[in-house]
Amino acid sequence: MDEVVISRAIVESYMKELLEAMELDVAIVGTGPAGMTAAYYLAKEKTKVAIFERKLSVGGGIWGGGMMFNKAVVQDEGKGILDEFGITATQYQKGYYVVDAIELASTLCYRAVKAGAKIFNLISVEDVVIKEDDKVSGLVLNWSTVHLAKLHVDPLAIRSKLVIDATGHDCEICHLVTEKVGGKLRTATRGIMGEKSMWVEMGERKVPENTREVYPGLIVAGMAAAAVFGSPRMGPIFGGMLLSGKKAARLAIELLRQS
Ligand code: 48H
Repeated sequence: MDEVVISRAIVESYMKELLEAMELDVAIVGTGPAGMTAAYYLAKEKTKVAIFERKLSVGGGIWGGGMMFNKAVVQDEGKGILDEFGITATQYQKGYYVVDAIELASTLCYRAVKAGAKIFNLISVEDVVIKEDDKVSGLVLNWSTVHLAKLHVDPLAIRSKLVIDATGHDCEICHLVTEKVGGKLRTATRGIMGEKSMWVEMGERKVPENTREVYPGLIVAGMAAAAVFGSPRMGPIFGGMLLSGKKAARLAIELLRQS
């Protein structure tokens, strides 16, 4: 066995995949439940899709369940997606299913990757590409370690026909579009409305509803949709996130067909 063969195998195969990801149909930011569900449904339809994730681990806010009790709840509406992924759901009482957070995170990731989505972890999206057509047409990437070490290192960029902001509570891509570009979002205030305090019923209803193209070329999904459209948080219930990811994929496929 040879050290250099092992090193070459890693570097060459990673570079090949990164080069391949420089022209995408859909680039997703964030591997939380919304991002990974969207990636799965997009890849299943043979869309060229990759997710960029800042952290070492994928799964966003899934792992800790509710207050570090690593279980999550999914309601009736999300049960079909759990079944499609093959995730065990135990009925707690009528309409409420309990899922193991570890099984949820790992299975969403496994099924997205197996369907053909590429996940790049340890990469942060620090900006978007927007040209004269005022459309989000790519992402600006840097190693997360560059940010952590506060190094002054310029980023690289990829092109994508569509971007999905699945960055959770911080809705980072929408912030970039409004703050750096002065872009007007398709919300009631034309800006980021801000997440509201907890109201499970309303929060869960609004997340899939607010999963939309919020700016040309930019779809918002998951908790980012709640933050952008000003709907309530819902705590550790994940049906809305899964439904939002599925809707984001459907929307992206429709938009790709139209273009
Ligand atoms: C690369 C980035 C960047 C960036 C962020 O928070 P998430 O799990 O997101 P969702 O929307 O799929 O799920 C939300 C859910 O986990 C949750 O928090 C709920 C239901 N809360 C309810 C409540 O009441 O609190 O994942 C987002 C992912 C994370 O892994 C981030 O690291 C990643 O996005 N991310 N990756 N570049 N600029 N910003």
